[in-house]
Amino acid sequence: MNTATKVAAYAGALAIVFGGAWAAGAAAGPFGDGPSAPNASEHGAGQPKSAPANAESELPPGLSVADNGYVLDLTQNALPARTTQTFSFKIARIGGGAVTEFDVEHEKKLHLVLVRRDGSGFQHVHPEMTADGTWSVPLTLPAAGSYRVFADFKPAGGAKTTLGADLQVAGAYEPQQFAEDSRESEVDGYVVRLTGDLTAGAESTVTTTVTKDGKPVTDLQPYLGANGHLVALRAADLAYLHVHPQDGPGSGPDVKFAVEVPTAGRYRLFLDFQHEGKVRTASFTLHTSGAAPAPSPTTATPTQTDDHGGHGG
Ligand SMILES: [Cu+2]
Repeated sequence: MNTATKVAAYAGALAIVFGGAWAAGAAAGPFGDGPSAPNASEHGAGQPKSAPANAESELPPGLSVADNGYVLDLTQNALPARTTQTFSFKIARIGGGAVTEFDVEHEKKLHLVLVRRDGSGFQHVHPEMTADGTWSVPLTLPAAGSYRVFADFKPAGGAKTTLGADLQVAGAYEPQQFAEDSRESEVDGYVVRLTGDLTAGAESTVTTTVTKDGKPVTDLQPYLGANGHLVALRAADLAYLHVHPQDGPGSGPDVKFAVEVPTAGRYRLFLDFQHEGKVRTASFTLHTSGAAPAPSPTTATPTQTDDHGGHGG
């Protein structure tokens, strides 16, 4: 299967799994009765119906250190500022040992994203794993503050999972304020513009356009299986949204993504793009606009458990 097909298959599977999960959660209400419980066979059908309202299908990913039966175990929860240090962690089964088998997604077995709690200082790196399941990556955090670390992965035979944990960098800092909407980002002489609107409760398409010296960049290089890689975070709590590329590797200047925006509010979006051998990150701030579509009972069909063909596409 070629990469474009894989990406398309992956995107389709995500849309089915998560679209269904959200729709089912919305229709079933906070206590999960009704025809939902799409993951019942995977997570124990014997759980009482009065399970906590924060059932995993109702919250966007990245808000918890443990989810889907896995936990993110950081070796250290603080790093010094402006010093390169090895940052390491494990993904473990809750109550069990480290996970060592992962499926490749977007060309990597694990994506590590860091951002300061104020939405600044974004980094997206790819740690290396040793045989015992310890992931390590050299990190340099340029400024003090409280950071959120996201590990985005899919254990072999498990569900796609994003776990989040906090990481502190000692020192005084001034929280950065971001404009309500900021659709243009300048980085290293590139100007990246973002078009499209985010609509609460719906999947939205956004398009980023990369220019340099006023001209469209038409020789973007593939990065992580597409023309670029987008991470979208809800500003208020850094929920990590589902994003998938709408097109396979091409050459630019336009790169399209589908973003699932659960609620109204402000979002931070980060685009990694590669040109002339170097990956750069453009960042945007966007407030949702437009009306959320009314919940439709016809969309609340329970999804099957993770049966989209397993791994690797
Ligand atoms: Cu990555």
